[in-house]
Amino acid sequence: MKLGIIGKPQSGKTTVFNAASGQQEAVGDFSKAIHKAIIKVPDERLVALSPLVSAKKITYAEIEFLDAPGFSGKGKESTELEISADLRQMDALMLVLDAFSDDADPKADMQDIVDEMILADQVTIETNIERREKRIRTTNDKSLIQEVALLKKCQTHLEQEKLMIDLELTNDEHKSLRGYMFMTEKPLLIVVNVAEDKISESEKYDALFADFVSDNKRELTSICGKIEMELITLDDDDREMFMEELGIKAPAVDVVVQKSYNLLGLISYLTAGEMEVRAWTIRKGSVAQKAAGVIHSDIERGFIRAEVIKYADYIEYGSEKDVKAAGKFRLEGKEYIVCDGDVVNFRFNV
Ligand SMILES: Nc1nc2c(ncn2[C@@H]2O[C@H](COP(=O)(O)OP(=O)(O)OP(=O)(O)O)[C@@H](O)[C@H]2O)c(=O)[nH]1
Ligand SMILES: [Mg+2]
Repeated sequence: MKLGIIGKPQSGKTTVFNAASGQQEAVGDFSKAIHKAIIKVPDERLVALSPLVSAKKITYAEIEFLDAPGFSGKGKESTELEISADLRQMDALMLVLDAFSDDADPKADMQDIVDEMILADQVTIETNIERREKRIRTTNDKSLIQEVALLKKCQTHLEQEKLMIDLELTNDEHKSLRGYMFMTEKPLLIVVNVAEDKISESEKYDALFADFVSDNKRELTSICGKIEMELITLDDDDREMFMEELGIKAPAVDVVVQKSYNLLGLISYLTAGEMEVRAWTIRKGSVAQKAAGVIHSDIERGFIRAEVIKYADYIEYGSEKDVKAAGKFRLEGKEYIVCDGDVVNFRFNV
């Protein structure tokens, strides 16, 4: 999964990036540098499973973070959002809002950025309608005519200052629009970056953004980037102590990962063997055969069945043998809907 960090200049994007990735990139230097990091998705279940199968290693699921300073111009005054090709490839966006400086207005900043994204999508649509209409004049291609009609529907929607993600579309319509990679079609994780002494006021922001948050489309979290950036460099004991002192319930990385999983409707299933215990990311509702494809396309193609042990059963009985003895070992077919935490072994033949 790829998560792109956007926000106004000096809103704390790199700070939050560091807090989530554990990297130590320079902050506050107005450099507008691009940073990339791959972070492991924390998963206690892998740690618990590992000794049960004497695994040689643990492989976590991964999220790719892109810290993408998208605004042109100088300093805080720059207003024009530049959308790089990298940013368009992201599965979801994390929008960092300054709520720590004296004159901060996170709600207004969010609106500015949303307006910029709408504008960017409008430009994409206009150019594409023009291009297609030109071709239609010479070819009279029916599918092109259909596509233009669909683009015009999107255009009307955007003109009302609404986001593409809120436009109801059929599956086919979704498919034919996929290539445009609209910015306002991406789920948004809004990160309100609060001051060190305002962590306890986080709820205020829940209320402030309540009307914008929406299941599977937009999530909200408040963190203090500056503190989190320091927390992630501490060892576990110190970190826990400080978190308790400061009233922080979970480290930023956990919050960001969990919220973005929710946002994208993602879950993890697990595999456990001597070689490794490992988490694999899939979309909620994926059937077993499709889920197998995340490991290797051969397993999907040659799928025979899935042997499934519920994580809780694995922990309760302690071994595959004892799970079987307890009658909790399941054989599932290709249409089985894989659940979060299923420990799966795929049987396949190619
Ligand atoms: N007090 C306080 N300052 C913060 C916080 N987060 C970021 N800052 C400060 O804000 C300034 C900008 O932080 P950056 O993380 O570099 O912001 P950015 O959005 O990456 O900036 P550009 O990449 O230049 O657009 C730095 O001086 C940070 O120390 C915070 O939670 N609290
Ligand atoms: Mg930065």
